[in-house]
Amino acid sequence: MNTVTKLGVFAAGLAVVFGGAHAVGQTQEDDLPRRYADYSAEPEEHAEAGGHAHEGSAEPAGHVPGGLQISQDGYRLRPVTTTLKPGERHDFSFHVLGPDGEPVTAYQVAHEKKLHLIVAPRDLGGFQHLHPELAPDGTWTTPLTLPEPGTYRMYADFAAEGGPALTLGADLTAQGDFRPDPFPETSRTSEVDGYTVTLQGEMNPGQPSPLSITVSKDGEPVGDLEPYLGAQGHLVALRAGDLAYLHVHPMSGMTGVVFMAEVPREGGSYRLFFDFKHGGEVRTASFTLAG
Ligand SMILES: [Cu+2]
Repeated sequence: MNTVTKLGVFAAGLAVVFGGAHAVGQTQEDDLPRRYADYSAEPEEHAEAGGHAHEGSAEPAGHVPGGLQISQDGYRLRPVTTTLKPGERHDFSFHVLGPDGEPVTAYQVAHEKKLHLIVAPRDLGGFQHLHPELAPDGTWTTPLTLPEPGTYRMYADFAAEGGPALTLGADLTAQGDFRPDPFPETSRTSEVDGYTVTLQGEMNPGQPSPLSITVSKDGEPVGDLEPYLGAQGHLVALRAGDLAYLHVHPMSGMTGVVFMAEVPREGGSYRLFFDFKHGGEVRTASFTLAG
């Protein structure tokens, strides 16, 4: 029995897959929506989504990570505004345009939401995970504050009804004197509001890689994390340098000790952001791993 189990600490199996480009042509109601389907799934499923060849390895050849493109597979992300005043709360709106050029109004639910919006500054010194409201005309709106001047990346992680799972990205700017922070050094422990969160495992390039997370407070393991987005936490990984987006989530049906990550074959450094809920509040821990 490993340390995690022995301590009875929260531990979640985490599968890392790049959003999009490997969707399955059907809607699933279970805990593993098609966007998170493992690369080991039926090869024809990948071919259907993006025409990528499958080499029998963890990652389809020619696979492009999520979050790098503003349009893909006929869908286009269209922010209503891209320039915000720093430190000021805005009602930020955007559309996802479908293959017909019209705003998409019907979405599939994944992790309890129709769309997940992530916003991070380009130096990866911060992270916001938002759930905008969808108006009947297809307009997504959420309160958004860009805390400091700089350039930010927004990610819309969604699957339109009948469409592929995608993560589209666009840049947002907050005017002013931008003072980027250096990329944080490798770090597996994060302190947030008195919680100590620790990440175990490696981002092994091109290989299924185990990851697990433990949360403790005042030296005691936290064994009663609350469900958040249908799981015991939510993890996003952003690649240093280009801010490619990986979606990471607990493995369904795993009981604490089997964890899996699908990491792109090229080496890179990643900033990981783990949202967890305890005492009715969602907090974010962050880590840096090299792969
Ligand atoms: Cu979300």
